[in-house]
Parts: sequence; structure tokens; C-alpha cells
Amino acid sequence: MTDFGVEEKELMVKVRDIFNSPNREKKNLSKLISLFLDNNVNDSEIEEMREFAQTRPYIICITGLPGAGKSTLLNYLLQEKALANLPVAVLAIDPTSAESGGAFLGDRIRLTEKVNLEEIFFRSVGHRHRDTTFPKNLDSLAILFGHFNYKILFIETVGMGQTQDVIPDCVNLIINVQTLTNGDEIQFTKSGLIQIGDILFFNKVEDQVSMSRLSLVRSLLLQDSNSSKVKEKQIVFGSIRLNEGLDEITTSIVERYERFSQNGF
Ligand SMILES: Nc1nc2c(ncn2[C@@H]2O[C@H](COP(=O)(O)OP(=O)(O)OP(=O)(O)O)[C@@H](O)[C@H]2O)c(=O)[nH]1
Ligand SMILES: [Mg+2]
Repeated sequence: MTDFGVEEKELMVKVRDIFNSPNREKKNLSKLISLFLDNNVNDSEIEEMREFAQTRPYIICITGLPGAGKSTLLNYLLQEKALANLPVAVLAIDPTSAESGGAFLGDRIRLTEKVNLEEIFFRSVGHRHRDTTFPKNLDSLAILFGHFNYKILFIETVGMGQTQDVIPDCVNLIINVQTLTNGDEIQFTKSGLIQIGDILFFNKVEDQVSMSRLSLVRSLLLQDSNSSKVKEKQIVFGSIRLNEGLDEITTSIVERYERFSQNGF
């Protein structure tokens, strides 16, 4: 047998041992994630795990402009009772942590002290590929989260425009966070940024400048809705700071999650 064969066998033994262990502690999930990120776990093994795990979490990706409020929104959602009662996990995509190969303490700064870290699973993932910041096997990772009983998996991406990211198909819900403070709205509607996502959240709509742009953006969106995917989107104008629009987003997530968990996947 080749060296590669031996290594692969050892990997599978490790993966199976942890996967089949009745111990579903966070550190075991973390070990499995590292093994999946650093190696090519073979497809037949993954299919077996998929059948065994039977369930997978509802995957919510929070993406959008750099600095638009993605982390702030995530922090808010993690404290929302309707969601906090469910086992929730977070994968924070962080290009800066690639060198250290994963979570390092600074990443946790993304979560405020109000978030109960005992309850949630948090893991940051480095930038491992040139063309995307998403882990290449997100779909397989989802099996692991399901097996460890997590019902919702949040993924926070780096700001859009910094990479050529294509959001993987296994993501169930995309929340695209934008602001109206960037200036050229016409450019913005043409740039395709608002084509992305199921919920389009315009955050920081709280000053005169944003307010004055609201009607223009609304009409641009309306024009767009005749010809594009914008029609199917839920569009929310609000401000996390002023607690505006957040109930609408939470209700929408809960409804969508319930539909997902009732109808299966
Ligand atoms: N005025 C105002 N500021 C906000 C609001 N939401 C977030 N911010 C601030 O905007 C800044 C960026 O927020 P983040 O949540 O870090 O934004 P992000 O999209 O995660 O940023 P990156 O991850 O760096 O792309 C922070 O200083 C927040 O406090 C809001 O509703 N109103
Ligand atoms: Mg952030």
C-alpha cells in the first residue's frame, strides 16, 4: 500500500472514532472540522455519515458590504430568544486566520460578551483557497454540525467585493447587509450587489442622508424587480442601532427555519 493509502486509512479511523463516539462535546466537533478542512475525506465515507447523521442544520449566510453591520447583526440574532433557544453554531470566515489554521482568540472579539458562548459553538475558518473564502466542503461540514445536534448554522463572510465568492448551494438562507451611505445608488443597483440574497437588509438607515436616499433606492429596486431576481427578495430598511427592522428579520428567519424543519430537506 502506498504511503498515501496508509495516511488515508489513519484519517478515516480518526474520523470514524470521533464521529461514532457518544461524546458530542464541542471539542470533538472542532477536531472533526479540522480533519475535514485539512484533508480530503473520501466521498463514500461522507455519504455514510450523511445517512447516519440524518439531519443537517439550517444554514444562514450573512454577507454584504464591508462594515455594513454583518457582525453586529449576527451578535443581535445570537441573543434573540426565538433563536437562542435552538442549538446554534457559527462559522466565521476569516481570511486573516489562515496562517494559524483556524480559530485564534482575536476572532472571538466578533462576538460581544452578551452572547452566551457556553450555549453556542463558534469556529473561525481561514482563507484556504484563492477563489473563495468558503470552506470547499461546506456541505460535508454541515453533516457534522447536524450530527452534533446543531439546528442552525450561521456563516459570516468577509465583506463582499473583497473576494469573488460564490455562495455554496447548500446555504439555505442568504442575508445581504448593505447600507445607503455609499454614495452612488444607481451604480450600486447596477453592480449586482443587490441581486444577492433572500433578505436584503439596508442597515444604518437613521440619518438624513440615508433617509433622503430611501425613495430613490425604493424606486430603483422596483424597476429592477420587473426584470430580475429582486422580486423574490424580502427587502428590509432599518438600523440595528435603533432596533428597526430587526423583528422583521427575526420573524422571517424563524418562519423559514420552521418550514425547513417541518418539510425536511
Ligand atoms: N450607526 C450605526 N452603526 C452601526 C449599525 N450597525 C453596525 N454599526 C457599526 O458599524 C461598524 C461595522 O459593523 P460590523 O458589524 O463590524 O460590520 P461588518 O459588516 O461585520 O464588517 P466587516 O466584517 O469588517 O466587513 C461598527 O462600528 C458597528 O458598531 C447601525 O445600525 N447604525
Ligand atoms: Mg464582521
